Amino acid sequence: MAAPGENLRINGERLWTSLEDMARIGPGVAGGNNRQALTDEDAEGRALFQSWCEAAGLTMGLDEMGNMFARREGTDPEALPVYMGSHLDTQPTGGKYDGVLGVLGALEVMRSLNDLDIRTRRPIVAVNWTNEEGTRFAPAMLASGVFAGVHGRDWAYDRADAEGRRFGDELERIGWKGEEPVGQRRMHAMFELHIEQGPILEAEGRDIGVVTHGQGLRWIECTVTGKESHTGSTPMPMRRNAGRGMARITELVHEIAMAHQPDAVGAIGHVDVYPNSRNIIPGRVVFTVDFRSHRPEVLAAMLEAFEAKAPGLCEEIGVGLETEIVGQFDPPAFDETCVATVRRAAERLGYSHMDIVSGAGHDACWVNDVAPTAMIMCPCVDGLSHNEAEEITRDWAAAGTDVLFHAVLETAGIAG
Ligand code: HGY
Ligand code: MN
Ligand code: MN
Repeated sequence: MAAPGENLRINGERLWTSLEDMARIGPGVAGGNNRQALTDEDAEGRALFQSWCEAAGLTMGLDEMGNMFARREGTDPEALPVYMGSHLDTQPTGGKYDGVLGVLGALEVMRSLNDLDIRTRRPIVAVNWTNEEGTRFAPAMLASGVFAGVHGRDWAYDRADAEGRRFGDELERIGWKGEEPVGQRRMHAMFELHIEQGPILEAEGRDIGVVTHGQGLRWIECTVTGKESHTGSTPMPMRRNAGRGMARITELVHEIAMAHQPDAVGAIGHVDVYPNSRNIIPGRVVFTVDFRSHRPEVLAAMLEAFEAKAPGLCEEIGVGLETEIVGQFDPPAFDETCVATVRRAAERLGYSHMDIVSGAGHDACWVNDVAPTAMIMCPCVDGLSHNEAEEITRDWAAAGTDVLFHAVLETAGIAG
């Protein structure tokens, strides 16, 4: 006997076409995307998303952080809406699906509700969160963090990119700074569909990841200071090479994460060397350490080990070290009711599924502070992400969006 609504499915072909159309904006150099936050390419992607939302009869709201909220009315306008969404901004060498699947999957749910002429009791809202990646403007999940009250709006406006351009000025420049006060919206619940960005679902042969928890994160910005001098004529004992400080800390970060396996990861992904000239010993190196774990005590232990050892490694070679935490959140546990709704939806639809912890950070991690939130994951090929070769299959995209559709429909309620 088919379960109620089991046959309700989204239009996978239309979803895939929209993903391909969006991927044409801000193309990378190797088949992926470079649509970084608050660039002209980001603005173009936003405009395309807005045009699709308007064509689907949705009403667009825009807040002071550029977060986009496309609303479909319910029969009870007073009921708190059900939200679903993710982010359209990408890494500089990003894939076509990280974040984008969650935003366009939400749009596909809206389009499918229209096709099926379904009225929900609660309004439903599709969201594009600004600057999830945090690659141009640290920290990651910046706008959802302001929405959740974690960061102040003006502090966020003052975040600057490598060229010193302010977030607030760039948001104004691309014309996507709204009037709506950020964070005033109240949500009944929020669901985020996202690719796993790891190898587990594919390796286990599962279509759906039911995300119960996320990893906590600490981003430590380090500045190692030595002395610029000639690489040819400066005797070795006289050198104060900031590059060696960065090398020693790179190895320390790896050792600390390995000492806490399997519940820890650590790496350095961003490095600026000054003056970055082939024949000048680096006088200053600025880089960001990225530690993560889903266990709070492991995250604390990694930080403690870093603080205990990193300064000495630099002192030994005559260079200075300054550190600053530029991004952090504790391991989130998602809302059990919403998580159970996701699991039930996967069951009803006949998709294989497993509970999973999210390795990456997501806007849902912050929204979880202010509203019942859960995530749905689909596999990605070889678990590869934050790489232009990121790939998913059409079936995985459709399965994830079907589960999003059912979870949102059940939570919003079908009007009689
Ligand atoms: O860093 C993260 O985990 C996310 O991709 N912004
Ligand atoms: Mn993402
Ligand atoms: Mn990402």
